[in-house]
Amino acid sequence: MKKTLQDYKSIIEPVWCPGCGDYGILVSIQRALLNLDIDPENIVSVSGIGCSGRLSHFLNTYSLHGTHGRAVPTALGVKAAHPELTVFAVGGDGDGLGIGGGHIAHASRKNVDMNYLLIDNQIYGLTKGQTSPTSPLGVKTKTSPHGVFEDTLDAIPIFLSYDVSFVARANGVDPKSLTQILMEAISHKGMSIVYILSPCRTFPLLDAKGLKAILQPLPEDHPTDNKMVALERAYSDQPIYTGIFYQVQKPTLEDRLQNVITKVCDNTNGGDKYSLDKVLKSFA
Ligand SMILES: Cc1ncc(C[n+]2csc(CCOP(=O)(O)OP(=O)(O)O)c2C)c(N)n1
Ligand code: SF4
Ligand SMILES: [Mg+2]
Repeated sequence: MKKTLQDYKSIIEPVWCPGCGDYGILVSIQRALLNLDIDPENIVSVSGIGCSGRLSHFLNTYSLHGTHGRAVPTALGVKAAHPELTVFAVGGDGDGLGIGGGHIAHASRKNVDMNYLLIDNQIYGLTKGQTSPTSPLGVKTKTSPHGVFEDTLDAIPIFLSYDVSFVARANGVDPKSLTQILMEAISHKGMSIVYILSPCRTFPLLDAKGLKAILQPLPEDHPTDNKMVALERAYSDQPIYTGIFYQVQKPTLEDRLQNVITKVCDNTNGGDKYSLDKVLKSFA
C-alpha cells in the first residue's frame, strides 16, 4: 500500500511552543522519509535532551530519547549492530556542540553511515534560555545578563575539519529545501550532518525573517568534493550559505568492521594469525 505522511507521525502530539521552528523540521524529516519510501519499522531515531531532543517522540520510528549530548554515540552503536537500518541522531546546539561536542569527531573518523540532525536555535531552549556555544557574542541571556563574553562556535568549519563525509547547512523554516537536503543526506553512504538553523520563539535569537535575510543557497556550481572551497564558503558570513558544502565517498564503519572480520577469519596463516589465544598470550 502506498504510504502517506501519516505513516511517519507517531500518536504523540508535539508539545513545542506555538511557532517553534522544530515543527517545520519534523514535517521535513517525515516528508523526506516518505519521498524515499523508507519503511518506518526500518528506522531508528535517537535524540539527546532539549526541545529538539523531543523530536524522536513524534516520529513513527523506533526511538530512543537518551541522555544529554549522547545521541551520536548511541546511534553509532545502533548502526554498528544493525547496519541494515536507517539511523538518525537528533539534538540541539547545546546537546551537540556543548556537552556532546566531543563525539562528532570520533563518529566521523569511523564514517558511520548515520544522519545527524543538529538543530541550532543558538540557545538552551528546554532549560529556559541559557547561553549555548552558538549564542552570538554580546547577546543577553539568562546566564549572560551582561552579554555573552565568549566567542561563538562556527559549526560547519568544525565538521569540515573532522572530515565528516557529508556536511550541509539548512534553513529550518524553508521546508522545501530542507526536505531536499535531508533526502540527499539519508541517501549518502557514510556520516552526514545536516546543521539546521531554527528559530526559538520563546527565546528569540533567530527569527524566520532574519534567517531569510542572511541565508543564501550555495552557488549552483559549488564543487562539493573540494574542501578548501567548502571551507572558504563555510566561513562566509555575508551571505551565510545553505546547501551541501561537502560530500565525499570513503569506507563506512560497516566496511571497516567487515575488513577486520575478514582478517580475523582468514585461515591462510595457519588460522592463528589473529587468534584470541595469540592475542591473550601477547599480554602474558
Ligand atoms: C548531563 C545533563 N546536563 C544538563 C542537563 C540539563 N539540560 C537539559 S536540556 C539542556 C540544554 C538544551 O539545549 P539544546 O541542546 O540547545 O536544545 P534546545 O532545547 O535548544 O532544543 C540542558 C543544559 C541535562 N539534562 N543533563
Ligand atoms: S523554548 Fe524555544 S525551542 Fe523550545 S519549544 Fe519553545 S520555541 Fe521551541
Ligand atoms: Mg538550542
